[in-house]
Amino acid sequence: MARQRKQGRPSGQSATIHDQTLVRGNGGELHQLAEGDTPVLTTAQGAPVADDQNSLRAGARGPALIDDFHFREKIFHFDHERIPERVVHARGYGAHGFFEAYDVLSKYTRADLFQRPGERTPAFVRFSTVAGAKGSFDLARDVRGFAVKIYTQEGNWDLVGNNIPVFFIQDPIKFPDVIHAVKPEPDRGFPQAQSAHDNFWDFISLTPESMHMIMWVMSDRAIPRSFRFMEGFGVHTFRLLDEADESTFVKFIWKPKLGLQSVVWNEAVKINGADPDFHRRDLWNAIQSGDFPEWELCVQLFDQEFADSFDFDVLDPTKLIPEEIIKPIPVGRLVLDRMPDNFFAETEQVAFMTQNVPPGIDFSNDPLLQGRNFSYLDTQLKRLGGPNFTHIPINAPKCPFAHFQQDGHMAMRNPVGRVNYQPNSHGVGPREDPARGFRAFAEEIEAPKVRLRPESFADHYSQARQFFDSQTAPEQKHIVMALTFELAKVENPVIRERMVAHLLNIDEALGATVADKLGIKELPKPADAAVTPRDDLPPSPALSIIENGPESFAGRKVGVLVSNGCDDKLLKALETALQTEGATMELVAPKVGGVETAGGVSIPAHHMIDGGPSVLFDAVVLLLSEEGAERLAGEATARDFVSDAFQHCKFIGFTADAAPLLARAGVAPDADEGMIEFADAASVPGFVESCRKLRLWARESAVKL
Ligand code: HDE
Repeated sequence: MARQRKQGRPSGQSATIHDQTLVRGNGGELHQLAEGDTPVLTTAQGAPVADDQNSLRAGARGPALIDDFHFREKIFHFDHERIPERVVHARGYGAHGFFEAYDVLSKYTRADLFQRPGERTPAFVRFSTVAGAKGSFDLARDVRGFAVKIYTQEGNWDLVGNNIPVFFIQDPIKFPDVIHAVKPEPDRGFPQAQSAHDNFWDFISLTPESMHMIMWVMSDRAIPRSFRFMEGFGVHTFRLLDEADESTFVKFIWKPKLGLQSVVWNEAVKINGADPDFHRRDLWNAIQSGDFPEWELCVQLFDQEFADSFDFDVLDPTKLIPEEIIKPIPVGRLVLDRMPDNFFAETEQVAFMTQNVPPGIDFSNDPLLQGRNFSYLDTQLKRLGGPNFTHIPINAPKCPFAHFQQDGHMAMRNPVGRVNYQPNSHGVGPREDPARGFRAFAEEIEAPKVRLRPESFADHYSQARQFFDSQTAPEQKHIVMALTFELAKVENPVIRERMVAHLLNIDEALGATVADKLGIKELPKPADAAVTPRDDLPPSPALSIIENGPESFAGRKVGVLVSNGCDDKLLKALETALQTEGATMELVAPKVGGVETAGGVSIPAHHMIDGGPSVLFDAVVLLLSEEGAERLAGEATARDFVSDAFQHCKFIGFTADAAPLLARAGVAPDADEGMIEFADAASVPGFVESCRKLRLWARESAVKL
């Protein structure tokens, strides 16, 4: 019988594993291979493998043999590659960096990381959406997780926050309900990563305490342009404890150096199709190009006296303290400067836990925080498979640690020697240290055991109204549109009306407008309110995104539509002006191979027009020859590029030659001040300056978004 040729490996070549230059030694250590050396592929047990292209069979066309241990091990391991995704916040993206305190904070806290200004403490941050599965899209309308792990010299501090400072519920016992309600409906398994369905709005409309959070989730906060342009909030009131265990209440806020920015809904919908990884790619690109995102950690500090006199209960997680009442003080900065080497090992396996606090930081009695302190430890056991998840490098402390915990699944470190308990008469092993160790605030508590919601948590509408009042006109309009969109997806009219009844308590015009847009003929009665909604809370400008935008165009991106024969000088001027501003540009062309400029230079493009719609950019420029513009005017994607940019209120730079494309896209070159014609290279810096405003919101009513 003729010998069968083996599939996959050309005869005469030895088996190799790619271009890997690292190989593991016996102790698990990595060795660099000399150039030209190819490591031998082994099984996980270390046995060298002779053939990784063909499984073992009885004869070339016969059945598989069970003694093929290499095949079995390989498939077994593959079959077990997945761990359960997080029950909430499944889709996330992480990065490494550091925290650096500005000042000594010993007056308020003995936490070690706040004692030496300028010293860098390593940190890892994971941003996430809440409702969607791990493989869902980035621009879902949703809360964003903002979880920070700081590897301090006295243990890991996890500040597991969101980009919204309040939450849906006041009691942790309702968490499974709110999450079940927002996740895909259990019988049909959809909709994915969306709150626009009956179950969510049914639960919400029956849960008035969620109204403040609903205003935030229906605002542009829930569709951020980038993780880099979001605030982060610890949400709960915490305590800082000084050396004498004196307590100061604190709320934590992360403020992005590049200012706040969101997209509009119509844009979000299109981004999800064009680039479902939009937020991931944005963070990856920024960090890989050395444009490290940065946030300031701010604290709102207050004492018991303030807590007693404040309009709302500081333990109620559905309330915030307006920044105009307690000004956030910047106490340090967080910089993200390195992407993980491996997504699974780090971003997927990182285990955040609210109960990870170092000495000097303590919890308040916020019921939600107390509930979370149970949940986060519990969930890691399920997700990471055993109690030794702190042995995984991303979760291990980076300070010295010593304890007698041992054994269990995947134990990598056990106490050495005979003694694994204390006290012991051998005088070995770690002992507790009352002076250095964690001490809880000695709050005196004498109370009956009850299941009771405090009366001080009963006002569900006043801060929702204050939030709505604090928004600029375009932002208020976006909230109306979001509510209308979401409720229009609700099939049951009773739920729609029940929601409108709540909205009427928040703002009469808001409720009436949404009702009108939903086609509700008769306005329902406002919902019963335990506490009459207040109308004397002054607007808080800190709550608006538009009021807190950037001062420059730094960190933003311009999409430049180019064609053959485009103007070299203008292109160069644009590149220079954007570089000076700290912004970037990407070229979009009919072919990704690029174009030949008027000066005869060949330049490659970043995107083919179909793959580079204007929704991916903060502003656009049309740098076309007349012939190029004529040709693109005949292509729907090019017309969409222009009309979408216009509709989304972006600044549009163009040369006179772009006229045919503008005309076919239905955009007048002199429509408004956001349309900026380049007479020559000197007009470019003015364009970049205009872009600092990010959007020309005045256009919005004209385009009827
Ligand atoms: Fe979470 N939450 N949560 N949460 N949460 C989780 O822990 C939970 C809440 C937040 O990137 C889970 O490790 C309960 C508020 C973030 O890995 C779980 C309650 C805030 C992340 C859990 C809340 C958050 C989580 C799922 C109500 C903002 C992602 C996986 C009492 C302050 C962390 C995990 C990451 C993740 C429970 C409410 C933020 C199940 C019971 C309020 C950013 O333990």
